[in-house]
Amino acid sequence: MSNTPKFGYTLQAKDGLARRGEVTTAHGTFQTPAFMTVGTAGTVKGLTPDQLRTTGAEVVLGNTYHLMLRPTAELVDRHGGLHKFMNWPHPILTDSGGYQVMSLSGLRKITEEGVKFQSHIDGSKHNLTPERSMEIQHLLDSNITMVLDECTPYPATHEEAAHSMRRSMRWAERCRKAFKDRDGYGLFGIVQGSTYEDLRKESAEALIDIGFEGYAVGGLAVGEGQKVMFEVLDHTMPHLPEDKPRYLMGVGKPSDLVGAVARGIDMFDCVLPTRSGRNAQAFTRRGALNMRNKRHQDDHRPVDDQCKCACCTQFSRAYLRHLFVAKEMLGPILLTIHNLAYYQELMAGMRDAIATGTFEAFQEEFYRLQDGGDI
Ligand code: PRF
Ligand code: ZN
Repeated sequence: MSNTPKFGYTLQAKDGLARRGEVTTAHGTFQTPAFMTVGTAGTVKGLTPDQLRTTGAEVVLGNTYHLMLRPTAELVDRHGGLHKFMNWPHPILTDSGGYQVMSLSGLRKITEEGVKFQSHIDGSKHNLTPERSMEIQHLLDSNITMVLDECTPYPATHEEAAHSMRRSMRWAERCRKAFKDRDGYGLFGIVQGSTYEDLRKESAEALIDIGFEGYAVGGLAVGEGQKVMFEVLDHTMPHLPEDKPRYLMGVGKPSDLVGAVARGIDMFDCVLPTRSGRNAQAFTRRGALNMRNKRHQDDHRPVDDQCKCACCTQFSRAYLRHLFVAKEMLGPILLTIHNLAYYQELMAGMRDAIATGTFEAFQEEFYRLQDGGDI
């Protein structure tokens, strides 16, 4: 008898289409709607796991593409898996590699078999198939494995989108066969189909036929804009099962998260809070700030006076501006902590609002503050 819990999703409350729930894995649970912090190369850039935990993070995303190239999945496995290697004992989701191959690698070629590409690090040649992506994610010991897919470039004709989506569905079936079922671990399918309603429906139905522990919506946030993205969610979500988690990949800005939760999404990941934090952009309840701006030079207030993070409770805007102007490494570290704490606070606020049936009022207050002018 093993004590490992089964992988699963519990729906705890609904308010309109918005859902509050919990995902259980072999490495603990996380609350949804959840924002997953991006830890591409086995690290959330600039932060120790203890610092990351203080932001409220419960689950981290790692990347097959980066880790297979450096330090390699086999090396991570020799060190006991990614949780142990990076000292993050909590849930980990890994992306499958297809999306990063297309956005980062040099020469690449997609065939029915998989993706052949050259490393962006040393030009070495690799072959990523659905089976190899599953093997790598097993070696990493990822709690949530993503199927290998092709993120259809935007814009695409109906014919291009159909061809690309149907190949992703055949790959999804090969991933399901290659995935080793274990208690506390799950495999998620990824809906593609660009902006076409009929293709999104066909894709969702094909994945449900195969059967997954969760369903992601891919192929969005690729230049279509928020209005079109929300329209795609409006016609895709009704085809996804209620009793499984739904994950919107690579999204997004604070207003994207609020609008997608309102449409029934449970999980997100995005580099925005971490990448823009390293680049002096601070997210706040009242909008975004550039901490390099001269107007902060004598401002003794914290970045956000309501924020309880290690940055806002200890340091002024003036000090942060100084750190960024002087290119001190503490600047990116502090602003990464703040931005992540802001994102987690936003998610916690949405979870509370759903639980108490006040999500609509929460949304109105969110937009009122964001559009409020001077910060
Ligand atoms: N597929 C995968 N990862 C992704 C995406 C996708 O479509 C996106 C979409 N923007 C982000 N990350 N596998
Ligand atoms: Zn803060």
